[in-house]
Amino acid sequence: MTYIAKPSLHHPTLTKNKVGYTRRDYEGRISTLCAGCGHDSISAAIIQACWQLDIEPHRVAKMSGIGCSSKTPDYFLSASHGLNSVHGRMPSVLTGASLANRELLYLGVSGDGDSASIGLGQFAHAMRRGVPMVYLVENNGVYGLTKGQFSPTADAGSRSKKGATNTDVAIDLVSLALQLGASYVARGFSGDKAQLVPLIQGALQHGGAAFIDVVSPCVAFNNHAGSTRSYDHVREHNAALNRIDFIDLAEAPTGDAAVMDVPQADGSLLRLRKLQADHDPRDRLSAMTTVQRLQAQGELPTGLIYVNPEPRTLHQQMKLPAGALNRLDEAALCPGTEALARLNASLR
Ligand SMILES: Cc1ncc(C[n+]2csc(CCOP(=O)(O)OP(=O)(O)O)c2C)c(N)n1
Ligand code: SF4
Ligand SMILES: [Mg+2]
Repeated sequence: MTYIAKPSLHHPTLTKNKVGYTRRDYEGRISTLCAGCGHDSISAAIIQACWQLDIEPHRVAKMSGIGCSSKTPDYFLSASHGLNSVHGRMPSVLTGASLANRELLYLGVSGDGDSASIGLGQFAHAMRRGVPMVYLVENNGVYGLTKGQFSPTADAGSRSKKGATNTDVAIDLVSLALQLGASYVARGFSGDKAQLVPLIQGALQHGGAAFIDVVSPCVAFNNHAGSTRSYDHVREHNAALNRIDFIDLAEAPTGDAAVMDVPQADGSLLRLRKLQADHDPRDRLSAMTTVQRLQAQGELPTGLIYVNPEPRTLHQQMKLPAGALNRLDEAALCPGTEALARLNASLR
């Protein structure tokens, strides 16, 4: 279907957002994924999140690795910058781009194979260094593109479509992200757009290393009975911790005990409707415990798992100046003869 181009003409009455774009301006090419693939629902959620947040598409850089999931940036935000890199290498390519131009909003899209197999080291270091990005893994428990082998996130004991049982222990990317220091950690489900869109919006406004694990069933290879990544299994075991009623502008507290307001670094506010009374997403240790406890019971905790409203970023650690490096002028780039002489003397 790639030969079919989407019509570029829009109906003149389509609603525009505050920056003058219609929802269609945030779309990409026609998807070549299998009909019913969870990844397409995630692309739709990204489109909606960016449109509703009034993000100008040319302010976004979307990066990916290799896999069905990593193909998806072609299906949204066609007016954004983008690079489909090498298998597992999205984080380092994105880190380089972000260091060179911190003014763009970086969205890294990856798969469970891409991030938990070949790219595990890259994932770990992007999180621990606080690369300001949205790191979104479209997690189906298999290598979809190469025909459905178990990926490292497949649960031990889950069965493949052909009947083989996975004996290896699963890598849980949410637990890893929490341990590694990601400052925004969430899990969504491609079959629950109402939950997923605000999770993506919160991540886009976070300003630090924001990780979202999105369980995204592969209808071709991992949607059968015995799989723990099928639509049915996830619906039955989804333990939502909270719901974000995302609010763009700071508002007065509601006084409602079932609601928690978490301010973001950019001045916006995350308003959380608590669904599990004992979960406080501002407490990393308790978030880790909640995740482990629910997962040990065979449940899949979803929602905003952890947020640090004041994220520590790689750019702060490296003391980088504000703005893109290619716009630094000579005065900023050349410290002057005296400063150079002092520097040289200190090295002698
Ligand atoms: C260096 C390298 N090794 C192996 C491959 C083969 N390969 C392509 S995609 C893929 C796995 C994709 O799985 P995942 O990231 O989970 O994406 P999905 O297709 O499931 O969305 C593999 C192993 C490759 N392209 N490059
Ligand atoms: S093989 Fe699986 S992951 Fe790939 S497009 Fe088809 S359903 Fe989606
Ligand atoms: Mg996969």
